[in-house]
Amino acid sequence: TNETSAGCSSKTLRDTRWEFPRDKLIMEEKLGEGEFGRVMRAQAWGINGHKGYSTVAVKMSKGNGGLSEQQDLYSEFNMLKEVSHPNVIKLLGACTQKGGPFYIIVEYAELGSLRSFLRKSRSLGFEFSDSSMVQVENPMYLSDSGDLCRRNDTRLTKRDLISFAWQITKGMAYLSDMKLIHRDLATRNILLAAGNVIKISDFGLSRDVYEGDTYLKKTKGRVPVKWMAIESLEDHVYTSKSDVWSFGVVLWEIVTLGASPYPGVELERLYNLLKSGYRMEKPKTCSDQLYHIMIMCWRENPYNRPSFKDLVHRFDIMLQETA
Ligand code: ACK
Repeated sequence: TNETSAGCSSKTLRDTRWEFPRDKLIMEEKLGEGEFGRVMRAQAWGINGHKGYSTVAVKMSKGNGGLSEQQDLYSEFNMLKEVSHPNVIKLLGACTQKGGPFYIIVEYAELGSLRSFLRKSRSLGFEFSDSSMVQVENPMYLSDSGDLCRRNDTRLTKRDLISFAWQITKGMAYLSDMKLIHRDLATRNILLAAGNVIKISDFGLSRDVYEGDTYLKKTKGRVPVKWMAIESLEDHVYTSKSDVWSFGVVLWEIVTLGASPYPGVELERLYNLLKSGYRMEKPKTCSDQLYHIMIMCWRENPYNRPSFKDLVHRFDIMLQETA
């Protein structure tokens, strides 16, 4: 059938290509937890052709999460099997067999989510001006836990921020070529690996494109309202162009070093506000060039928005200019 169900089929459960033995997995600390379920850091013995232990991330549902959460996880597993790109999180294995819960094992991104990374970089004492970030004199600062720390090498420059945007558009251009729609693109769902490498993650809500170009959401699940395109809010229509809208919000998050979009705007009011033509204003720290890209991503008519391929090209040029 044409139905792209969450993929909770027997085929999924019997897929042995990715099967990893539970007893070769040692759980360590909890990395995060939320609506989505739980993510643990773990050591996996001999995974992905590596000798000895490798650090991995294990995603699981919280048990009390109910069917839709479980389905999101299966759906994510099925999507991840199909993809391979340096800026998309890599699937390493799964535990699907009896004797324990369903686990997805993915590569570990040691710098965490882009959102938390951007927010942490705020405390590093850089003044963020329109064209550059200027280091503040004192190299020491007080961490959240009260330790006196030396400012580390997480010096974010304008070039770093453009590189994040560029890498995200490259990963997204790949996904849209694969006819995959992410549907939940946000800095909380983008991870950062060593060397500031972007890894697009959290495919729980993503779906294959079918019947032309559009996914029509049938049931009401969780919805990331402030990242959603106007047509997704209106008609539950999702395309790569609605992912482009979300990317515009991601760009806003990057430029504001992880601020929450539409501050003070209630979710219930957002649709009418957007429909009346309102868009977020240019953040103080944002160049005209970057703001212009956001505004293009937020055009009401999806066809008038740039494609991810267009965006890759634009950031390519900006990176060369900021070299
Ligand atoms: O910012 P964080 O530490 O990085 O908090 C979130 C949390 O789990 C919920 O998503 C972290 N996380 C998720 N997936 C991974 C991964 N593959 N590698 C490292 N951290 C991860 C994320």
